[in-house]
Amino acid sequence: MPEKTSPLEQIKLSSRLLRGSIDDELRDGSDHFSRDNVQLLKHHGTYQQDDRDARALAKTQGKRHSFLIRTRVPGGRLSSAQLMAELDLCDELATGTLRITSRQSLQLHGVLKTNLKHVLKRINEVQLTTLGACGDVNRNVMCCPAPNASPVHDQLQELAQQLAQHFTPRTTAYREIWLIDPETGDRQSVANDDQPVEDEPLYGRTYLPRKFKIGIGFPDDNCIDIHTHDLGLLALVESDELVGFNLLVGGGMGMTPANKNTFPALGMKFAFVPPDQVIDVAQAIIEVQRDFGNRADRKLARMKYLVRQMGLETFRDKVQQYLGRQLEPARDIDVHDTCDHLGWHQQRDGAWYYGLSIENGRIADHPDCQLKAAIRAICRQLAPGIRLTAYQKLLFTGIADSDRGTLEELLHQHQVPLASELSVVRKWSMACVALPTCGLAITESERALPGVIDALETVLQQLGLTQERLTVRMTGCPNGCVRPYNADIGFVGRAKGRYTVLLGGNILGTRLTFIYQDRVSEADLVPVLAPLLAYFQQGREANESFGDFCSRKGVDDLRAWAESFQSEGNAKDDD
Ligand code: SRM
Ligand code: SF4
Repeated sequence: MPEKTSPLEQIKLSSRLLRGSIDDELRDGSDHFSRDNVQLLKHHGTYQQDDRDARALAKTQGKRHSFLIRTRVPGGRLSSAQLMAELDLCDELATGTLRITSRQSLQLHGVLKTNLKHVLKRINEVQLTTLGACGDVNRNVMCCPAPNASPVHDQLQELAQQLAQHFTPRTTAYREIWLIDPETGDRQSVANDDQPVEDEPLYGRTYLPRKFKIGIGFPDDNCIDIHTHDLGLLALVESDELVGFNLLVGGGMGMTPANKNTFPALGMKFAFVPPDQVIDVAQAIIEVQRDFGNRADRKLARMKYLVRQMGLETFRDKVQQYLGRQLEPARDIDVHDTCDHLGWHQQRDGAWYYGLSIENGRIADHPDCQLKAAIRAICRQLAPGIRLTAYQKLLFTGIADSDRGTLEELLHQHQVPLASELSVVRKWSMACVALPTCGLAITESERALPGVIDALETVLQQLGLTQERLTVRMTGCPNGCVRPYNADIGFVGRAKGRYTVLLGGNILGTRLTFIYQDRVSEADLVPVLAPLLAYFQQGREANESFGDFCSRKGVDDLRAWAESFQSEGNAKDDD
């Protein structure tokens, strides 16, 4: 390890492969863990949080701690039974809602420390895991979720599973702490200070400098936002055969406005790799990040900074050195379309899948829409396969033609709108969790975006723009958890109740946004956009999207237009 490292490096190093004293603290009677264990727990798939709505009370009564539990779901693929198990857990031991994340995973919130072990055990009992869902390791591997769409789709889904498996931490701490029953289990195998711990062949004792993310996508369907991952695998398909992958390296969204050395970045073309070499090359890339990534400053520890600091050529040399062979240059393939996978789609086996739009991924029951009950009813009656999308939506797969009516009927019975009944802008929108659970949130996000979309729908309706494919993504802080920095419109929490408005990205995710206006109140978000949408309606070129239009015009022109629009409006008011 370099001489000066961040405190977390020391915590990992002395943790005996992620054990720390988690097991002891689990039984200490308090509702929370100590600081070091909180960090280690992330690698086990859980974050210690407190209810931020209740912080006023906390001043007198102390914080109410609870836990977020993230189940990783490679490629977003799971069964009805597994989804039902998570729904049962959310009802019995969490907040009564289940959250689909922007990386095709599932999250429970509000789990009490006393129930942590039980919940993790039950998740594992249905062959799911939270190991590797968080922490300084490879995170959930994303992949286009379209089921049975082509043999290559299935191959990529398989690859997602293989990569996830290959890069899962090898420590047995997870099994020892969470899965062995203290009454009946083999407590001998729980390591203590006197026992040697097993090896972690890839990660070593300090794991990676930071989280690492892999996504697998298609040029004609970039639904997983391939440019935002540390490592993107873009499939080259010829005559229905998988030829290989263009590897993109160094994507990532997080930034800290006060730290000018941080920035969101898109992945860069790196090399072309045949299918049978992908795992080896991915491993060499991870090893280079492991050995050269910044371990002193966690704000600069993602691989995007290493790639740019080394330069792409030097980075490639290093990877080739670790790999022991040369890499082929990247091929001339790029992303050119995307799909939301919503509504009905036929699979190649003749069955159908239905993409259900779930606003911001929150599966909950409300008096006017019993979404959770509808999903339960569909799982019970039709036992479909399940896929989660990178847009926090859910696909029911393998539906027989004769069952399509039943599925729609069940949605109707529970007042769940069909995808075709929702506006285009709502279907393409996403918000991160933010308040009340996220400890880093500065503003609302999930609770604010639906209202903002209501207002935006009205403006789009007035301008005749309801069919425009627009990505609108809101986050409660600049960490960028729903990838706002490459969307058509990004709203990023910046100060209490105030957002940065970002424009100029695109639905393909191939271009970064620019800051249009900073510190805009929630109520002003749509009024700020309205003149620009009117400008777009009048001045767009054929087939030009809003993001492309904003990018073509540039920030100064857009601001000048908005100003003249404003003064015209004021003059009319004076009349
Ligand atoms: Fe994220 C931290 C939620 C996808 C960038 N993210 C967090 C934490 C754990 C806050 C914390 O550290 O205490 C949030 C928990 C909130 C809660 O209460 O649930 C959180 N991130 C999420 C989820 C649930 C957002 C959502 O609403 O869907 C997503 C879970 C993904 C998953 O299943 O694995 C989620 N986070 C992302 C993405 C998008 C992606 O991966 O495609 C990003 C941007 C891409 C990237 O990584 O660059 C992202 N999250 C961050 C960052 C900034 C990292 C950085 O490089 O600077 C943080 C803060 C950190 O790591 O220090 C963060
Ligand atoms: Fe929390 Fe910020 Fe991520 Fe939203 S973007 S979930 S507020 S860390």
